[in-house]
Amino acid sequence: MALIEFKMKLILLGESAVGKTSLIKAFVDKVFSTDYRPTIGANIFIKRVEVGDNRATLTIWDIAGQERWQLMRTAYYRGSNIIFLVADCTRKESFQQLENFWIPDVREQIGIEIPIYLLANKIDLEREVSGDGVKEWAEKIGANHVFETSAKTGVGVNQAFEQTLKDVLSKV
Ligand code: G3D
Ligand code: MG
Repeated sequence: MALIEFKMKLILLGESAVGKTSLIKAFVDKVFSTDYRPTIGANIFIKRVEVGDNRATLTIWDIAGQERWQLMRTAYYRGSNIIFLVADCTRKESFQQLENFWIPDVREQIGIEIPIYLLANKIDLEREVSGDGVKEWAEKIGANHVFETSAKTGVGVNQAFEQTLKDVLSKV
């Protein structure tokens, strides 16, 4: 059976400093693959992944400058297959902002069909939002899956990306 090569676009959303760029760097080892597109206001990382019998070229988009992104957000969202919403467990407001801003923005730009993956990051630090708190937020914002991560120690990072890819590819 021939291998199928998928192309996937993953975007990360969430307040500044929650750890979006750090999470990508913890997953994508070859940082030279980053590609800054000033016109888009995004950094683009590329990683080839194998999921079961399938291969995928994963293109990961990272917001480079919050203000610029506001202008380019349609391009940022366009064609995305996977959305990671990232919050910081040391700052409750970063979860609140997902509910107030990012979720409505996703729904407006993409619609309701796309699954939402919540990444609760910085679990190596003293938390303002506990494990149970994260589950409550996940329910509140309608996240389909939730992962607890630390971009600093690496805990949960590969699992979040790999599990998500497996999930998405199983539905193609
Ligand atoms: P952003 O891309 O969402 O804006 P960054 O966030 O990835 O730039 O991270 C913001 C700061 O948080 C960085 O610190 C980064 O090192 C730190 N950080 C990100 N993830 C984690 C984590 O899981 N644990 C801890 N302890 N710190 C994390 P600096 O000091 O470089 O600004
Ligand atoms: Mg960043």
